[in-house]
Amino acid sequence: MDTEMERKMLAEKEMREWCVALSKVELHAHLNGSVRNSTLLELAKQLADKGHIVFEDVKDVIMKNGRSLPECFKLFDLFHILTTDHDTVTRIAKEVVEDFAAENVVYLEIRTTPKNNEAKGMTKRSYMNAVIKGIKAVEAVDVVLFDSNSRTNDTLTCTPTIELDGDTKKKRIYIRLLLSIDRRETTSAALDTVNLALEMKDQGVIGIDLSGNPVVGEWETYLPALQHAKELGIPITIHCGEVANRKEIQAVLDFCPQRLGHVCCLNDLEWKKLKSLMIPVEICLTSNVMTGGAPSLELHHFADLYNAKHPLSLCTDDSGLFSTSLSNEYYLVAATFGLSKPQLFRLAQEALQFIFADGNVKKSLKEVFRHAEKRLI
Ligand code: 6MZ
Repeated sequence: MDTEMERKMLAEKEMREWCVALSKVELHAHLNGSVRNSTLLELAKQLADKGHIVFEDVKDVIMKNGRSLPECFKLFDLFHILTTDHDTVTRIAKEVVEDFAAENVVYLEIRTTPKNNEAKGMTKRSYMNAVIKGIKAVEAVDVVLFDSNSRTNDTLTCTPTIELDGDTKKKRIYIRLLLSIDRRETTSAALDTVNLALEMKDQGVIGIDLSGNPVVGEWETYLPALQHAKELGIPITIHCGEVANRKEIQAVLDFCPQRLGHVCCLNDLEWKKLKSLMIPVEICLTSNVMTGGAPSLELHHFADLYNAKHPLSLCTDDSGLFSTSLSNEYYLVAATFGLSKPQLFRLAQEALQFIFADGNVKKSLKEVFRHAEKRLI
């Protein structure tokens, strides 16, 4: 190998390691899209042993690289068959938190669609209880899930978290939950989800998301539930412009939620409006390129928004489905758009401004970043 190539490989390795070490904030991660492939394969094997599926068929689908948008939603239906019983939901929630914590994510908003599944005796509430059970079962890191005014013992202490360079204290991760309304749902089911979010606000549930197959459903169906959430003061994030649905993009911008996901297929007027509204955007590079929302990494709208100083945050979307990680998304920004380490650090730090958690959490996390800066820059 020539020395130039060797030098490049070393530089890439060093940058990748730095991106892992960087303290990060994840604002757009779907629980069932973030499941480890190894777990999906294990669950598929168990179902195959019971004769419910053919393992080899499912294995090929799980391990396939590169997925179109319609393929993703077919796959989610498969994932839900594999994961939707209480114990499995608990297991995947635990593993997903462990995986993000291992990437030095210090604040994580996990979003998931509460599911009714009569055959499994599952209600939206019991599904969420199973998710919370999994999060609380994490031992490898110190998990902070509840608000400071919660009555439980696992409350946020407001003590600033100091970066732990190899000392005996555990790393800490702050977690909040967003309840997703699936675009396949009825108005009444969407309202149930918003009411559940209100009911569970002392248990780490902090916001509402609208997601699901973007070619399914009508904006008018979810609007009453989103309006209800707004009236209740529950923060909202909406998947916007994954496909070029002009009427809906306009309606979403008019609704003006606290954050938007993706914003791929906006026309010039819509870009202008987004920028004037300054709605923070959850950027999902790998996801958008794989599903065709962006033509390539180089042509991804990240560059335009970043250069315009538009509020944004790098996110994974579905780290399992797209074989990515938040560290990898930061690395891709460095490798594709040439951002320096200080610029990447600011990007990670500025995402703090857009979290849905309260001021106490922000204060603690600012301390985390203050210490991280000394270590990383
Ligand atoms: C829109 C998406 C998505 O809720 O079962 N979801 N919705 N666009 C995307 N981009 C690729 N990725 C995931 O996690 C899986 C669900 O999240 C939504 C879909 O509704 C999917 O069924 P949960 O934990």
